[in-house]
Amino acid sequence: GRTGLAEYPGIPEEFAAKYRAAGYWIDETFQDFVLDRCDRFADRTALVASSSRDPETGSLATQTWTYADLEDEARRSARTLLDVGVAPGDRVILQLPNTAEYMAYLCGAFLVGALPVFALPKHRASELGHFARKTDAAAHIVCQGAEGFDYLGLYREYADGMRAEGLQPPVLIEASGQVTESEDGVVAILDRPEPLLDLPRPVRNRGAERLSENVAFLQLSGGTTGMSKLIPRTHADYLYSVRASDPICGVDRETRMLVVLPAAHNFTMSSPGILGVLHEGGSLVFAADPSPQTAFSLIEQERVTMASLVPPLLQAWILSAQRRSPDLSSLRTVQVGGAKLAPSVAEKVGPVLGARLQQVFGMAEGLVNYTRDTDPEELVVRTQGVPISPDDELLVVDDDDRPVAEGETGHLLTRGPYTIRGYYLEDKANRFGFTEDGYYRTGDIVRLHPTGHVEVTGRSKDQINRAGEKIAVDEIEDVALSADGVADAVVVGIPDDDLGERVGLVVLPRDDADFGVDPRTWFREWFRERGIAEFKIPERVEIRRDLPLTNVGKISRRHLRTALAEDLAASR
Ligand code: J2J
Repeated sequence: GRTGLAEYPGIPEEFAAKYRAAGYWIDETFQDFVLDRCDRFADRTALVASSSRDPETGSLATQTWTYADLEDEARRSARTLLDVGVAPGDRVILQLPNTAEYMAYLCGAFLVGALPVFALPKHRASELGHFARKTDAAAHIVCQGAEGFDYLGLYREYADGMRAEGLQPPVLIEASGQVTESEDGVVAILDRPEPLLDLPRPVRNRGAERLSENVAFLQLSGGTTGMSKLIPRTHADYLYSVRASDPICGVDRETRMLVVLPAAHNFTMSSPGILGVLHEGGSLVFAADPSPQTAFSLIEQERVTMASLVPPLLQAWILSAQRRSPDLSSLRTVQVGGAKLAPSVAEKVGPVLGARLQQVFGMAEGLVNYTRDTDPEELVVRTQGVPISPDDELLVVDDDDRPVAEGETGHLLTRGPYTIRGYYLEDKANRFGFTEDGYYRTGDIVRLHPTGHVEVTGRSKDQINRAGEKIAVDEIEDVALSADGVADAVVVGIPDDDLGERVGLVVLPRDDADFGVDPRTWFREWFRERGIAEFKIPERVEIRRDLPLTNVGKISRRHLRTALAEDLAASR
């Protein structure tokens, strides 16, 4: 059988007691949350999900769920989960695009007390196999054919691999009901299940004081070494960050939030995101695709008041709005986060989109900062805001963990009421990722303004930030190194006007190497065959016979990466 949730490094009791006493951690689980809000806001609109565009009128077809509908659909999904053998405490990989089914299964998993693992639709067999093994997942939920992709094929690929190793793969659930034949491990939902009325009794994790201090789900980290690490967030810590975010971001009952970024992202889920809207009884508007045209149509059609974007998407919106002057009169707030926003772009939000800009600097590990409504324009444009909680602790330190002088730049360390003290089942990595005092090493280089505002000035972690998607340099180097003709490989982030950064790969070939006429294509195939998500695949590949071998330690490797990044950027 599957084991329950293994022990993880929770927040020490002396801190936990403080966070309870301050009213941050309350005794509410996600099961309570779903049931309470769906009941309290029953007749209000929870969700408008858009799909195809009508070719004649140009308007977008939509599907609307009230909060009562959401509860009904969540209870049906909950029954499906139980029917396929998911038990409270089990992990379920949720890999759905921004659709109504995403909400049904998210809330369904919460109702049965299963822990969602927030995969992205763009992840492939390599990533899914890793999540399934690492979490011993009981189920994997997909929507066959979404974005033209064969998710059943993806499932078979990694599930066969697991069986060959003597492991039991998760059961596959096809959420849209399109798959009507059941094969080995693939569950088709032939009949729409009846809503589940008797919810299973939740189980308490070892070491958890209250049910709300259980781990509620596993969010993904961008990662710096190897595969994405999993982030165990508790009901109490996460719901605190959501509840406290709403007033800071002006989310209330009247909020109509456009969801364009992938729903599973931590930003989209919680800052204040999907959960912040459900908390208040507002409405979510799910975009069928991230194009400015679709977004603008939905803003007009659904009177959207708020949207959350990454900087490259904001740039696309600004360009498109300057050309088409859409009716954005309902739009009040545009949140931008996930990567550094250039002040020159930030300045255009007001004039071009007619909305207030809010910068968001957050991380799935916890800490989230927002610029505030009351901040002077200068700080909104140039900084990434101040933390949610008065009890978020921020330290800016030098390479030896000593605090830098006021206003100087340094490494950002943080701990607080909703920041993890360790990743899920990563004892070794946790020793480097956290200080002895339990501070998380963010890997971000920042400067604190006298007002307390954080300005992100750089990054020390071995990670590439491509349009807000994080890519661990090591993971990509390892896959490149596994190719026969590769003596060494260095992955670098190449600065890019459109995406912030792109992935570059520099290869030292073996003497007998043959990467064909176009190494970039050769490596693209290599990465694709290994089941690596497309956004991580190097977009630029250089073969260098003068590359020094780098297996001499981390420091020189980091220098080499920096030098090569500058080199590649200069020779664009
Ligand atoms: C510079 N870098 C930023 C910003 C994140 C809200 C918003 C974003 C995320 C997120 C999130 C940045 N300026 N405004 O989880 O709840 C970079 C930093 C950070 C890393 C975290 C949320 N906003 N970053 O992006 O876990 O390097 O979370 O450490 O994906 O993104 O990435 P992630």
